[in-house]
Amino acid sequence: MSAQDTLWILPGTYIQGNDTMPALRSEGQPTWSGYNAVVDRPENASSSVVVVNTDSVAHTWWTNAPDANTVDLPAGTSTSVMLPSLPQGSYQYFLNDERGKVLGAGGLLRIGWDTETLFYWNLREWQPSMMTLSAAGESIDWSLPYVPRHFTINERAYPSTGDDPNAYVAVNLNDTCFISISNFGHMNHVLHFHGFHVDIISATHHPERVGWNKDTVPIRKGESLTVRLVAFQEGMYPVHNHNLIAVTNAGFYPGGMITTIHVMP
Ligand SMILES: [Cu+2]
Repeated sequence: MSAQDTLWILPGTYIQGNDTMPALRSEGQPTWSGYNAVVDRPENASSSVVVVNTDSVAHTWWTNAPDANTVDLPAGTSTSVMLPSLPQGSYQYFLNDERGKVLGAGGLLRIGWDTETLFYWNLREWQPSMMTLSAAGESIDWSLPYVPRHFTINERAYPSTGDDPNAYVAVNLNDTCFISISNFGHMNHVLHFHGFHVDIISATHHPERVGWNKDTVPIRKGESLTVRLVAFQEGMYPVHNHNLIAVTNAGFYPGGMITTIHVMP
């Protein structure tokens, strides 16, 4: 597992369908790719990560791990951020300021995984008009209707989720894999698995759900969880958001938050 020791906060342009959006990402290299980086760390050990804020404004770093500290990231500077000692599980790091949240910088923080077969799903929605306002320095009126046009897993909408080896779950028969899922959006989501029930291994907002075995998994705004999938049968099985608006691209079905579990013989 590669240890990400530096993250770059990068402004750039995000294109989905006919929409071109100003965006921010937290990437693992200093050049824009459009994809937020995952940070992997061992369990029960504190560590740090250097965050280089290349944006023109200051941001604030935060995570949904217990006892997280807010860290200021002044514009144009590098800041060393401490990561606390945590038990095995899935968490998220993000920019806890409106511009950072609306423009979409933040990724999974995976703790304590080593040689397991791992996948991750960074869930977000995108409303281009809101992003344009935020990029222009305006504040968002959250009392207005929220009508995202795009719904993504790892910044990709179906069918492009099939091009992402972290979103598309390709495993061999009888493999066991773990999927880290995190909701970075502004609404709650619920994923429905065809063909399999998954075991909930960790959940930041619902620890009482650890040990549940379900084919439908709700993920609240800001929540991260880990599920275990045992690939006991061959074939191709969809996983999709159970909210039908979230399986569209700019209003057209099918799209959005759909991916596939592909179990090979
Ligand atoms: Cu279904």
